Amino acid sequence: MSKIKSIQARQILDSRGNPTVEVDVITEKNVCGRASVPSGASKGEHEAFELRDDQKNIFFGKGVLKAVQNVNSIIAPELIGKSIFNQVHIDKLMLELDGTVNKKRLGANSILAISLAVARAASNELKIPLYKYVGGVYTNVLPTPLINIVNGGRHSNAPIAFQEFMIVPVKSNTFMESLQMGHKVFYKLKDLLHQKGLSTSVGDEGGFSPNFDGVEDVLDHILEAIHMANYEPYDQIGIAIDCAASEFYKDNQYDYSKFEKKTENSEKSKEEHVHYLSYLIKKYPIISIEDGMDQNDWEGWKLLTDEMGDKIQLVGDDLFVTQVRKLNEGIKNRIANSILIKVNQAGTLTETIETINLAKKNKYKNIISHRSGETEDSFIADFSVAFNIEQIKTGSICRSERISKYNQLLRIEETLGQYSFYSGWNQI
Ligand code: 2PG
Ligand code: MG
Repeated sequence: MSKIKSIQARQILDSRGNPTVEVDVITEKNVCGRASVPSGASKGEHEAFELRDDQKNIFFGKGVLKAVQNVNSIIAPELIGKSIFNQVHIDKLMLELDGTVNKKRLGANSILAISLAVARAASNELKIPLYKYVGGVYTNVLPTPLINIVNGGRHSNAPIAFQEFMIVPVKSNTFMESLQMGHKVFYKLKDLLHQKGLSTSVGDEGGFSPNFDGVEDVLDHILEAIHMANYEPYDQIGIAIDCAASEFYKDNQYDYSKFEKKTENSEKSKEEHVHYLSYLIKKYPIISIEDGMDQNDWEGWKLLTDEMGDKIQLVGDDLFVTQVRKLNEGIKNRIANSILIKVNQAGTLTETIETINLAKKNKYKNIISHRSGETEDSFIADFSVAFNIEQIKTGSICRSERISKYNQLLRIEETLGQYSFYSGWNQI
């Protein structure tokens, strides 16, 4: 049994250049486990609290020195001397120390950084891969990637209401092959945009963000790129979207003109919005819709689930915020059929795992996810394998903070060799 000797937090920068927390946990044997936390732009109202300094003249208020201080002066003294193998106990101790429902006192960013770093220190100490330490010996599933290709909403200034458009290689034999398929479509889309004189610059998650003429224009271009890459839509490449609908919902209306040019159809009632999504899934090879409705519009979610919950994957992100409490409500009301899993929405590894297990038990699909603000930390790659999770959403096929997760999955696929299992896409 090895104990925690010291814990050191620091402020580093994420992929948008905004401050975030990094923590080193050092064991008695001088083994180090390091982890950093990601940060969202389109945050769910009910996710765990991210503590920022709010000093307007420093990093526009986004500094995290208070969170760093909380680690070094409040949490660390309580954890020094504890066994690094007692993850659950450590996580629970931090929850007690915080004492609030959403980690408002100490900040989820300080708590999570420690939680992840403890797991990494433990795996380093045992000299076994992180995914094996967290998941055990029967971990061998490589996830299907939902590869971001166009960024709209809050993730770019492209005039597109929906936040993310992703391609899903539904038929491939290995994780490497799925990336190669995604790469081909991504670069065919780049060629297409270039030919049309449209911008090929990318948004926060590495997807293109040109001046498209709304949602259907995006989907038409993606479809064309799939054809240009010689793939069959649906059979080989499907499309997943994240509407991030909470971002354009106000006064009972889904108002697309918050991001797009205003038209007579911009403002949609919940029924009209569901109807439009239903029309889109008939017209395009869409196999998954995330946050189709606003996070508090349970009535709208019910309409959406009744309409298409038996046809495609309906993912709750802002809706469930990786929390048992919220997912339980969804299960009870038969809302959505899948959940996005983000470690920083929950705030500790232990709580994240509780949510994953609840979803599994109730046949909701789990999708491990990055945030739009990421670091080079590839924890979620190991995490997806640890729980044999079938899907991962970790951005586009460019930008190092996204690629670091893909690269770690490639390493894991190589290490597992013939024992790796690529699950592929399993339709609802
Ligand atoms: C989402 C995420 C990640 P953000 O909405 O699913 O893609 O975005 O991290 O900005 O909340
Ligand atoms: Mg989302």
